[in-house]
Amino acid sequence: MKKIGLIFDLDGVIVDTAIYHYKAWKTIADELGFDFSLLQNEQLKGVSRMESLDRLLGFGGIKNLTDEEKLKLAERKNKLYVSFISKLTPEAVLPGVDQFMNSLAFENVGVALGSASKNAMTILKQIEYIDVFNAVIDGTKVKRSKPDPEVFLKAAAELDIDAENCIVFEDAEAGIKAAKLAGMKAIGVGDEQILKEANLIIPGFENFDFETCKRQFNL
Ligand code: B16
Ligand code: MG
Repeated sequence: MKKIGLIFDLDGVIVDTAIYHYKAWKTIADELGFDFSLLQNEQLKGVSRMESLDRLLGFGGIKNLTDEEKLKLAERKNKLYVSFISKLTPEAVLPGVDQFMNSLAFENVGVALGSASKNAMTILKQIEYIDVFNAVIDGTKVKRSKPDPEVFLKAAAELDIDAENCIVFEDAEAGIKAAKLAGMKAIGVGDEQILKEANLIIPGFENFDFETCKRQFNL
Protein backbone atom coordinates (compact mmCIF):
# COMPACT_ATOMS: atom_id res chain seq x y z
CA MET A 1 0.00 0.00 0.00
CA LYS A 2 1.29 3.47 -0.94
CA LYS A 3 1.68 5.96 1.87
CA ILE A 4 -1.70 7.59 2.43
CA GLY A 5 -2.24 11.10 3.76
CA LEU A 6 -5.15 11.49 6.14
CA ILE A 7 -6.13 15.12 6.60
CA PHE A 8 -8.59 16.02 9.33
CA ASP A 9 -10.65 19.13 9.68
CA LEU A 10 -10.89 20.17 13.34
CA ASP A 11 -14.17 21.90 14.22
CA GLY A 12 -16.97 19.38 13.78
CA VAL A 13 -14.72 16.44 12.94
CA ILE A 14 -12.30 15.94 15.84
CA VAL A 15 -14.16 18.03 18.36
CA ASP A 16 -17.60 19.60 18.47
CA THR A 17 -16.53 23.22 18.58
CA ALA A 18 -18.86 24.05 15.65
CA ILE A 19 -21.62 24.62 18.19
CA TYR A 20 -19.45 27.20 20.02
CA HIS A 21 -18.80 29.10 16.79
CA TYR A 22 -22.58 29.14 16.31
CA LYS A 23 -23.30 30.33 19.86
CA ALA A 24 -20.75 33.12 19.58
CA TRP A 25 -22.03 34.33 16.18
CA LYS A 26 -25.62 34.03 17.47
CA THR A 27 -24.78 36.41 20.32
CA ILE A 28 -23.43 38.93 17.80
CA ALA A 29 -26.58 38.55 15.67
CA ASP A 30 -28.80 38.98 18.74
CA GLU A 31 -26.94 42.15 19.68
CA LEU A 32 -27.32 43.49 16.15
CA GLY A 33 -31.03 42.62 16.27
CA PHE A 34 -31.56 39.81 13.75
CA ASP A 35 -32.13 36.05 13.78
CA PHE A 36 -29.41 33.59 12.89
CA SER A 37 -30.45 29.96 12.38
CA LEU A 38 -28.56 26.69 12.57
CA LEU A 39 -29.24 26.22 8.85
CA GLN A 40 -27.63 29.57 8.04
CA ASN A 41 -24.72 28.54 10.27
CA GLU A 42 -23.93 25.70 7.83
CA GLN A 43 -22.67 28.37 5.43
CA LEU A 44 -20.16 29.61 8.00
CA LYS A 45 -18.60 26.20 8.67
CA GLY A 46 -15.04 25.88 7.42
CA VAL A 47 -15.02 29.53 6.41
CA SER A 48 -12.55 32.06 7.87
CA ARG A 49 -13.56 34.41 10.68
CA MET A 50 -13.83 37.57 8.55
CA GLU A 51 -15.61 35.76 5.70
CA SER A 52 -18.00 34.28 8.29
CA LEU A 53 -18.71 37.79 9.59
CA ASP A 54 -19.46 39.04 6.07
CA ARG A 55 -21.90 36.16 5.56
CA LEU A 56 -23.53 36.80 8.95
CA LEU A 57 -23.98 40.50 8.20
CA GLY A 58 -25.45 39.49 4.84
CA PHE A 59 -28.08 37.36 6.62
CA GLY A 60 -28.97 40.37 8.78
CA GLY A 61 -29.05 42.75 5.82
CA ILE A 62 -26.44 44.91 7.52
CA LYS A 63 -24.37 46.98 5.10
CA ASN A 64 -21.98 49.89 5.21
CA LEU A 65 -19.98 48.94 8.30
CA THR A 66 -16.42 50.26 8.28
CA ASP A 67 -13.48 47.83 8.33
CA GLU A 68 -12.80 48.97 11.88
CA GLU A 69 -16.36 48.20 13.00
CA LYS A 70 -16.16 44.77 11.36
CA LEU A 71 -12.86 44.03 13.04
CA LYS A 72 -14.39 44.93 16.42
CA LEU A 73 -17.31 42.54 15.83
CA ALA A 74 -14.94 39.74 14.77
CA GLU A 75 -12.80 40.34 17.85
CA ARG A 76 -15.85 40.26 20.11
CA LYS A 77 -17.03 37.00 18.50
CA ASN A 78 -13.58 35.51 18.98
CA LYS A 79 -13.49 36.51 22.67
CA LEU A 80 -16.82 34.74 23.22
CA TYR A 81 -15.59 31.70 21.29
CA VAL A 82 -12.28 31.55 23.16
CA SER A 83 -14.15 31.70 26.49
CA PHE A 84 -16.05 28.56 25.40
CA ILE A 85 -13.03 26.62 24.15
CA SER A 86 -10.90 27.50 27.17
CA LYS A 87 -13.04 25.00 29.09
CA LEU A 88 -12.51 22.12 26.63
CA THR A 89 -11.01 18.89 27.93
CA PRO A 90 -10.02 15.61 26.21
CA GLU A 91 -13.60 14.48 26.86
CA ALA A 92 -14.74 16.88 24.13
CA VAL A 93 -13.16 14.69 21.44
CA LEU A 94 -16.05 13.33 19.37
CA PRO A 95 -17.09 9.67 19.82
CA GLY A 96 -14.90 7.15 18.01
CA VAL A 97 -12.15 9.63 17.05
CA ASP A 98 -9.62 8.36 19.63
CA GLN A 99 -10.24 4.78 18.47
CA PHE A 100 -9.87 5.74 14.81
CA MET A 101 -6.55 7.47 15.55
CA ASN A 102 -5.40 4.41 17.49
CA SER A 103 -6.30 2.20 14.50
CA LEU A 104 -3.62 4.08 12.49
CA ALA A 105 -0.75 2.70 14.55
CA PHE A 106 1.60 0.62 12.34
CA GLU A 107 -0.19 1.79 9.15
CA ASN A 108 1.71 3.52 6.34
CA VAL A 109 -0.01 6.88 6.79
CA GLY A 110 0.79 10.52 7.40
CA VAL A 111 -1.71 12.37 9.58
CA ALA A 112 -2.38 16.09 9.23
CA LEU A 113 -4.74 18.74 10.51
CA GLY A 114 -6.33 21.01 7.87
CA SER A 115 -8.36 23.63 9.70
CA ALA A 116 -9.45 27.17 8.88
CA SER A 117 -9.27 28.11 12.55
CA LYS A 118 -6.69 30.45 14.05
CA ASN A 119 -7.57 28.87 17.41
CA ALA A 120 -6.63 25.35 16.31
CA MET A 121 -3.46 25.07 18.41
CA THR A 122 -5.35 26.17 21.56
CA ILE A 123 -7.95 23.47 20.92
CA LEU A 124 -5.34 20.77 20.22
CA LYS A 125 -3.61 21.62 23.50
CA GLN A 126 -6.87 21.56 25.45
CA ILE A 127 -7.86 18.15 24.09
CA GLU A 128 -4.26 16.83 24.31
CA TYR A 129 -4.03 16.11 20.57
CA ILE A 130 -0.82 17.95 19.66
CA ASP A 131 1.18 14.74 19.21
CA VAL A 132 -1.45 13.05 17.04
CA PHE A 133 -0.48 14.99 13.90
CA ASN A 134 2.60 14.82 11.68
CA ALA A 135 1.63 18.20 10.22
CA VAL A 136 -0.66 20.99 11.36
CA ILE A 137 -2.00 23.54 8.86
CA ASP A 138 -4.42 26.01 10.42
CA GLY A 139 -5.89 29.46 9.85
CA THR A 140 -2.60 31.14 10.77
CA LYS A 141 -0.87 29.43 7.83
CA VAL A 142 -3.26 29.99 4.95
CA LYS A 143 -4.43 33.06 3.05
CA ARG A 144 -7.54 31.66 1.39
CA SER A 145 -10.66 30.21 3.00
CA LYS A 146 -12.17 26.83 2.12
CA PRO A 147 -13.51 26.03 -0.52
CA ASP A 148 -10.10 27.14 -1.75
CA PRO A 149 -7.92 24.01 -1.55
CA GLU A 150 -4.88 25.85 -0.10
CA VAL A 151 -5.17 24.40 3.42
CA PHE A 152 -5.27 20.79 2.21
CA LEU A 153 -2.58 21.24 -0.45
CA LYS A 154 -0.27 22.70 2.20
CA ALA A 155 -1.03 19.78 4.52
CA ALA A 156 -0.21 17.27 1.75
CA ALA A 157 3.00 19.15 0.93
CA GLU A 158 4.07 19.09 4.57
CA LEU A 159 3.33 15.37 4.76
CA ASP A 160 5.20 14.97 1.46
CA ILE A 161 2.35 12.89 0.01
CA ASP A 162 0.75 13.50 -3.40
CA ALA A 163 -2.77 14.97 -3.32
CA GLU A 164 -4.23 11.94 -5.13
CA ASN A 165 -3.10 9.78 -2.21
CA CYS A 166 -4.78 11.96 0.42
CA ILE A 167 -8.15 11.54 2.08
CA VAL A 168 -9.82 14.50 3.77
CA PHE A 169 -12.32 14.23 6.64
CA GLU A 170 -14.70 17.21 6.68
CA ASP A 171 -18.00 18.29 8.24
CA ALA A 172 -18.52 21.37 6.04
CA GLU A 173 -19.76 21.72 2.49
CA ALA A 174 -16.97 24.24 1.83
CA GLY A 175 -14.44 21.69 3.11
CA ILE A 176 -15.68 18.91 0.84
CA LYS A 177 -15.43 21.28 -2.12
CA ALA A 178 -11.89 22.25 -1.08
CA ALA A 179 -10.84 18.59 -0.86
CA LYS A 180 -12.24 17.87 -4.32
CA LEU A 181 -10.54 20.96 -5.78
CA ALA A 182 -7.28 19.72 -4.23
CA GLY A 183 -7.70 16.44 -6.14
CA MET A 184 -8.21 14.47 -2.93
CA LYS A 185 -10.85 12.03 -1.79
CA ALA A 186 -13.36 13.44 0.68
CA ILE A 187 -15.11 11.73 3.55
CA GLY A 188 -18.03 13.76 4.83
CA VAL A 189 -18.59 13.47 8.57
CA GLY A 190 -22.19 14.31 9.42
CA ASP A 191 -25.32 15.13 7.47
CA GLU A 192 -25.86 13.32 4.14
CA GLN A 193 -27.89 16.18 2.64
CA ILE A 194 -25.23 18.78 3.34
CA LEU A 195 -22.19 16.65 2.43
CA LYS A 196 -23.57 14.96 -0.68
CA GLU A 197 -20.53 15.82 -2.83
CA ALA A 198 -18.27 13.65 -0.64
CA ASN A 199 -16.94 10.28 -1.90
CA LEU A 200 -18.20 8.68 1.28
CA ILE A 201 -20.38 9.97 4.12
CA ILE A 202 -20.19 8.69 7.66
CA PRO A 203 -22.34 9.89 10.56
CA GLY A 204 -19.27 9.93 12.82
CA PHE A 205 -16.24 7.82 13.71
CA GLU A 206 -18.07 5.28 15.83
CA ASN A 207 -17.70 1.88 14.14
CA PHE A 208 -15.33 3.34 11.55
CA ASP A 209 -11.67 2.32 11.60
CA PHE A 210 -8.83 2.45 9.11
CA GLU A 211 -9.54 -1.12 7.89
CA THR A 212 -13.05 0.01 6.85
CA CYS A 213 -11.55 3.08 5.20
CA LYS A 214 -9.08 0.93 3.22
CA ARG A 215 -11.88 -1.33 2.03
CA GLN A 216 -14.00 1.64 0.92
CA PHE A 217 -11.23 3.09 -1.23
CA ASN A 218 -9.53 -0.17 -2.28
CA LEU A 219 -6.26 0.91 -0.66
P1 B16 B 1 -11.43 30.97 14.01
P2 B16 B 1 -12.46 24.13 10.72
C1 B16 B 1 -13.30 26.64 11.00
O1 B16 B 1 -12.63 25.53 11.51
C2 B16 B 1 -14.74 26.67 11.47
O2 B16 B 1 -15.48 25.60 10.88
C3 B16 B 1 -15.39 27.97 11.05
O3 B16 B 1 -16.71 28.00 11.56
C4 B16 B 1 -14.57 29.13 11.61
O4 B16 B 1 -15.11 30.37 11.20
C5 B16 B 1 -13.13 29.01 11.10
O5 B16 B 1 -12.60 27.76 11.51
C6 B16 B 1 -12.24 30.11 11.65
O6 B16 B 1 -12.14 29.93 13.02
O7 B16 B 1 -12.35 32.13 14.17
O8 B16 B 1 -11.24 30.16 15.27
O9 B16 B 1 -10.11 31.35 13.36
O10 B16 B 1 -13.83 23.55 10.61
O11 B16 B 1 -11.81 24.47 9.38
O12 B16 B 1 -11.55 23.34 11.63
MG1 MG C 1 -15.26 21.85 10.34
